[in-house]
Amino acid sequence: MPAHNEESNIGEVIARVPRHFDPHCDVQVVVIDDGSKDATASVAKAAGADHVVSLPRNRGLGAAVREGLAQCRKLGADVGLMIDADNEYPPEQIPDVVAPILAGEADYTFGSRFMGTIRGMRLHRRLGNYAFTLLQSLLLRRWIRDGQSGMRGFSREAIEYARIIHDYNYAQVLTLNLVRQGFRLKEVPIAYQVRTKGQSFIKFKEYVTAVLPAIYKEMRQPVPKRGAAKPRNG
Ligand SMILES: Nc1nc2c(ncn2[C@@H]2O[C@H](COP(=O)(O)OP(=O)(O)OP(=O)(O)O)[C@@H](O)[C@H]2O)c(=O)[nH]1
Ligand SMILES: [Mg+2]
Repeated sequence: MPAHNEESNIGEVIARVPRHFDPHCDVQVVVIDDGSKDATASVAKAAGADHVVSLPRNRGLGAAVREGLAQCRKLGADVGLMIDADNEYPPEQIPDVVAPILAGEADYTFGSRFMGTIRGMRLHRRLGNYAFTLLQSLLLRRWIRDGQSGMRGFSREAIEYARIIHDYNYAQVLTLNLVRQGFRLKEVPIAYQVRTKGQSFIKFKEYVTAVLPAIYKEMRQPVPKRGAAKPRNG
């Protein structure tokens, strides 16, 4: 869970994480507190987070998700799941989003808002989501429905080989990287509700000027073919 100044939201998100949905799964909550200036870390611990990694200064959402994946590797996780700490995505649907990975049908999953339900998303945000998702679909020559989802699942191989090329954000560059490596992507419908507390960090101009060059840079870098070529043993 990447979190920056989410003291008013993160406790509820952690409390809603299903811990016992599968007898074979030991669920652990890892919070990457990205230099928060509020009580995010202590609220997360009080709510039952198993690991809280506090970065000394704010580095950005891309860096925080990269660190989250590194923590998954360190903990030896078989499956990873990231979910925003702002209470917009449904922790109750974590089992749905990891199901295709547990079943060996996918390596990388999205909780897809546009295949599910959306409450409260403003028009300009919706259009921005469509535009950036269309761009990814064109670059990957495959249809994507929700390229900016803040709820994603990862297989062990995806955790191991994922590369996030910039610190500011992960949403598009991570998908371009994993799908180009041959990892199998699947989207799962989820119910999304825009935040009621705290602040969004997205500022349009800053977002576009950081994300577009990063997409270009990612696409320029060759990637080894891994996912599809690799035999799986269940
Ligand atoms: N690590 C890190 N996380 C951040 C930063 N800013 C926001 N976040 C977290 O990233 C998640 C998504 O942030 P939001 O600001 O809600 O961005 P968003 O969900 O893409 O956009 P909205 O549609 O406005 O909600 C939340 O869990 C935030 O706490 C940051 O600078 N660093
Ligand atoms: Mg959000």
